[in-house]
Amino acid sequence: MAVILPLLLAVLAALTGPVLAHGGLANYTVGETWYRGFDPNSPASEQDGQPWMVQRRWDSIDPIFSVDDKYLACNKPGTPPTSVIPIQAGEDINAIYYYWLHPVGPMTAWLAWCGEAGDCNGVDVNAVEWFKIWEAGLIEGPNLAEGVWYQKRFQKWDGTPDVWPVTIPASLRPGAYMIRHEILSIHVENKPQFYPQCAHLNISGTGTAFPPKEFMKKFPGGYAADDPSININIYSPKFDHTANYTIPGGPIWEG
Ligand SMILES: *[C@@H]1O[C@H](CO)[C@@H](O)[C@H](O)[C@H]1NC(C)=O
Ligand SMILES: *[C@@H]1O[C@H](CO)[C@@H](O)[C@H](O)[C@H]1NC(C)=O
Ligand SMILES: *[C@@H]1O[C@H](CO)[C@@H](O)[C@H](O)[C@H]1NC(C)=O
Ligand SMILES: [Cu+2]
Repeated sequence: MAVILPLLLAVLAALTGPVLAHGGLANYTVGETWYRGFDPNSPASEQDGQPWMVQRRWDSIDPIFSVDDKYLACNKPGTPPTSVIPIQAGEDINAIYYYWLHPVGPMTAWLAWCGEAGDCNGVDVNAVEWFKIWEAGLIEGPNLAEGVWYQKRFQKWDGTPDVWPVTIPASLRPGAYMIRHEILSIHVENKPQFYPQCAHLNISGTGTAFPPKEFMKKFPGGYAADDPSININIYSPKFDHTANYTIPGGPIWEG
């Protein structure tokens, strides 16, 4: 089944186009260690409160369509997990997806510091300030509709999961943080689809750096509905001869 499922999904996707399939972030790895996230296809009652859970709960593989949706931060319902992922600043965290079908649009990763209390369970995901630490968009032309996006390159279709590596900035001061992975799919004209998931981290290290105010965004709030990179028709003739796409959400904090 592990090998057949992606092939089946690929066939279904080819037959029915982009409407059919959504998805999301299943698990995380740091080095050789696996951390388990929520699975919307399994009963929540078997997952809520489990000691291994590191991810905020998300009940559906469907996207969020509005930049004003409060679930843009950490999906719906976004209930906090029981556990945290320990990671050192400078290490990679890998986000593991079973499959990913949509080919176009940017992918971004964000962190939010949870405060002196050192615990992300009590924070309001809409009130915390997120800063972007990673992004990837259009990798090569010829244009927005036909070019190769990282979102496409990330897909494997060989029976193995799709892996998205992100490095925690080495200079970041340690503490309790949330990490937010977001895939924005823009294959439907002027109907962006957001796929966010959040996990809780305990970041260790000796760094002292923290991003200044200008990097901080709230969700919702961080994106404008009329942002030309979000409310976009990539099939418009005006994009036929350009591979210039600006990833929304402002600059990356490099640490
Ligand atoms: C995520 O972890 C669970 C539990 O170990 C496993 O059943 C599932 O196959 C994993 N998913 C992926 C995409 O690796
Ligand atoms: C976070 O990591 C630090 C240092 O490794 C440890 O002392 C602390 O207990 C951890 N906190 C949590 C909530 O896991
Ligand atoms: C790329 O697009 C941005 C805004 O989306 C614009 O400011 C910039 O001038 C464009 N660059 C080129 C080379 O067209
Ligand atoms: Cu979808």
